[in-house]
Amino acid sequence: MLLTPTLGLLLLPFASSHFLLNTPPTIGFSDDDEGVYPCGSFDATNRKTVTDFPIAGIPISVTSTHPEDTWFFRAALLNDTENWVDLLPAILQQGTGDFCNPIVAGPAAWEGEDGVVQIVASAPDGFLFQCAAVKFVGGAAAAPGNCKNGSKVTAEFTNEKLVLNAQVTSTSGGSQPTETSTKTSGSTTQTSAGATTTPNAAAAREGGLTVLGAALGIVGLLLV
Ligand SMILES: *[C@@H]1O[C@H](CO)[C@@H](O)[C@H](O)[C@H]1NC(C)=O
Ligand SMILES: *[C@@H]1O[C@H](CO)[C@@H](O)[C@H](O)[C@H]1NC(C)=O
Ligand SMILES: [Cu+2]
Repeated sequence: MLLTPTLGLLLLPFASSHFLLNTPPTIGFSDDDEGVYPCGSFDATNRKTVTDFPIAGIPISVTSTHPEDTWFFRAALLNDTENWVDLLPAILQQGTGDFCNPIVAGPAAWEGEDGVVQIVASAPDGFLFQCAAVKFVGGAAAAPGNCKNGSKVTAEFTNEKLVLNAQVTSTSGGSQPTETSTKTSGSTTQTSAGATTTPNAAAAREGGLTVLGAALGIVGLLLV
């Protein structure tokens, strides 16, 4: 029993997070509820920390714990947080770690407006969401700061489209979009089942490959 807390601590890095939003600062992060549209269970209109978003561009930095994610960087006006517009085409990231796009431009027509940035990950364990409160401003692009890509990370644009169920428009107080909640319940189950299962697909895939490797090894021996 004495072992349990230590074990818990050791597992903590793996247990914490599907993905982290490093910058702009997130409205909130909950590992268990990151699958809840539109902001991972946090209020899209929260204005506690508001970041200036020069239309000319800001860095957007995320850290993924998945072997693969497709990112959708979107934004909405504060008075209309059901109408998300794409800031960039979808981005397919492969490899676990930091991914940062140094200059993501804002919609030119929104200069001077209050807004919300939404980061959506289409991950092996479902759709995941985090948001940032922003104000669209003029002027030069924001400095890249600590914007870096992990050494194992590669990324490229894809033509994938984000398709969430039409019910998305009525989620503020109630039901979730079918597709999202289906996939979300999968990740929630994994998370609540115990820290060890949280890294999800990575472990599952490697496990599968190991079994496959063993099977091939046996076949190989038989053939010799
Ligand atoms: C939100 O604000 C913008 C800009 O101020 C305005 O053009 C738009 O009509 C507003 N939308 C809603 C739904 O109130
Ligand atoms: C990270 O990789 C993407 C895709 O290759 C690239 O567009 C971006 O500039 C890179 N970020 C940094 C900080 O180099
Ligand atoms: Cu995950």
